[in-house]
Amino acid sequence: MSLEMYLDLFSQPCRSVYIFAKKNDIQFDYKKISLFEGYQYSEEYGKINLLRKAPAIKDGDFCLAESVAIMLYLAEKFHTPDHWYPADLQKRARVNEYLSWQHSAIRIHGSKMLWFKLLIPKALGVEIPKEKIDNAVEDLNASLNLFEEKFLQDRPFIVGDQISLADLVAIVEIMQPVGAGMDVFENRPNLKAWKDRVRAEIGVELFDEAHQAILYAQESVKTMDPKRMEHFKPIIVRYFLS
Ligand SMILES: N[C@@H](CCC(=O)N[C@@H](CS)C(=O)NCC(=O)O)C(=O)O
Repeated sequence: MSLEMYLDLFSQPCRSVYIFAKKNDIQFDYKKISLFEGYQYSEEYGKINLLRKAPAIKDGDFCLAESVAIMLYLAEKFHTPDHWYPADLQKRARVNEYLSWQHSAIRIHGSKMLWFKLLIPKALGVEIPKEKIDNAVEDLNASLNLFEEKFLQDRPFIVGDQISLADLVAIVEIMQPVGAGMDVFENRPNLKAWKDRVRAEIGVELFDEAHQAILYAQESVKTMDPKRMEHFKPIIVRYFLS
């Protein structure tokens, strides 16, 4: 039975699942979807993931949503190397600590930059007021400071000498504002050195392939038809502009 993965690599959690599967030689049927075109709202996708978010997988009859749950499922099913999700009690707790924290911190603040700088101006034809952008930059910097001071410290990776799911989930989120043109690594030599280590550990080719869409976002958004983003307007207004 084939393992299907519904992914749009513009999305951070989709990139982590994609990289994790590829890096661990997990065979899957890549269902490339477009969130901008609203595939998540289709009847077909509703049967895969009623949460209407990506990523999602279908393994035989079993459908699963949520990137972290998906990667843990894959790790257990395919017995991936221990370092991704260490059996050691305290190392595993460190991974869990990061995975629990990031949703409401780096993830929110990093993706806001992409919406404010690229996607909202395109979808709604309005520029975000400078004060709002400045506040978002401040929030992102506060999260990055916490990432460096609490989670990374002077270690090569979050739990120590080896890469784990925590580093993978962190890097895909931290690359999102980079796609919006913000150099988050400027004046952050430790963060930059960590990113280079994570990229090397994943494999430069795989890392760059997975991030190609987001790093090309400034260009691709220029030619994007705003009508294709029509379904996002109410969400944008509710979550970002009210
Ligand atoms: N907690 C979820 C987040 C999934 C999520 O928010 N995905 C976004 C893309 S990054 C999405 O599908 N957005 C489409 C929409 O909201 O319509 C996970 O880690 O999988």
